[in-house]
Amino acid sequence: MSKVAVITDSTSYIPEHIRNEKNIVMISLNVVFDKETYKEEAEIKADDFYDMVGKEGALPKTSQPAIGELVELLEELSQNYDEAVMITLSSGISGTYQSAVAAGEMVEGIKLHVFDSEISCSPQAFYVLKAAELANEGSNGYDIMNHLLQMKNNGIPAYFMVDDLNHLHRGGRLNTAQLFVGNLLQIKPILHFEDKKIVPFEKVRTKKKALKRIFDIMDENVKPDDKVKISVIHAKREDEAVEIADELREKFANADVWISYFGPVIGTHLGEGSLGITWIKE
Ligand code: MYR
Repeated sequence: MSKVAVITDSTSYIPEHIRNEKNIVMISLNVVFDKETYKEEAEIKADDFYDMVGKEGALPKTSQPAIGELVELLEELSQNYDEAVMITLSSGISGTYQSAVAAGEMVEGIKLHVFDSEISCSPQAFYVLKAAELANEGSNGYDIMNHLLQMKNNGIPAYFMVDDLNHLHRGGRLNTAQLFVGNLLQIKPILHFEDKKIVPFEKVRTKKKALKRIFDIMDENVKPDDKVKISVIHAKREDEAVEIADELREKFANADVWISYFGPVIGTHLGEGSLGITWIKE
C-alpha cells in the first residue's frame, strides 16, 4: 500500500490542531513588510498581522514559498512516504502551484501530485480535508487526485466582498477597469473566481445587500435539510462572522457551519473588513 502525505499551503487556513490531528503538512507563504519577512501561520498569525497593518499603516507584499523550501520538504517526506498530494491556492493568483510542480520534478523517491484548487482559503480547505481523509484511509495519490477533480467538477461556490478594492488592485489581482467602475460608482461588488482569477460576480452597493444576495444564491443551491459544510470567512470581523454563522445554522438544520479567517497573505490582498461565504454539499 502506497503511503501518501497531504500537503497544503498556508492559505487554506486550517487551524494547527486540525492539521496535527489529520496529519496534514503545511508550507507557508510569506508576508513581506519593509524590514521583515514572515512565514504566515508559523511566524505571524492573522490578529498580529491586522494589528501591525492598522498601527503602522504598513503596506505589506506577499510571496510564494521558495522552491528550495519545497524541495527540502519533499526530501524530508520522501523518508516516510511514497507519494504526496499537495493542494495549492489558485495558479491564477500565485506562483505556488508552478513552484510545487517544479520542486516535484527535482526530488527523487517521492511522487508528487499537485492539485490546483483554483481558489484559496476555506474552499481550498475542503479539498485538503477530503484528501487527508482519503490518505488516512489508505487511498493512493491517483485516486485522491481523481476524487478532488470530481469535487472541482461538482463546483464549490464561494463569494466574497471587500471594504476597499484598492488592496486587490495594488497587489495586481484585480484589473484597472474593474477597480475604476467599482470606485466610481462606490460599488461593493460581490467577487468570485472564474478561470482561476478574481472577477466581480455582481455589483451591489452595500454589504447588507451583498449578503442578502449570497443568501439568495444559497437558497437556490441548498435545500433547508441538505447536509452541507458552510464556512464564513472574515478579515478581523469575528462578531459579524458569528452573526452570519448563527443565521445560517438557523436556515440550514443539517449544516456544519465554521468560522474561518483571511490570514496575513490573503488579508494583504483583500484588506481588513472582508467577508466571504463558501459551502459544499456532502
Ligand atoms: C503570492 O504572493 O503568491 C500570494 C498571492 C495571493 C493573492 C490573494 C488574492 C485574494 C484571494 C481571495 C481568496 C478568497 C477565497 C474565498
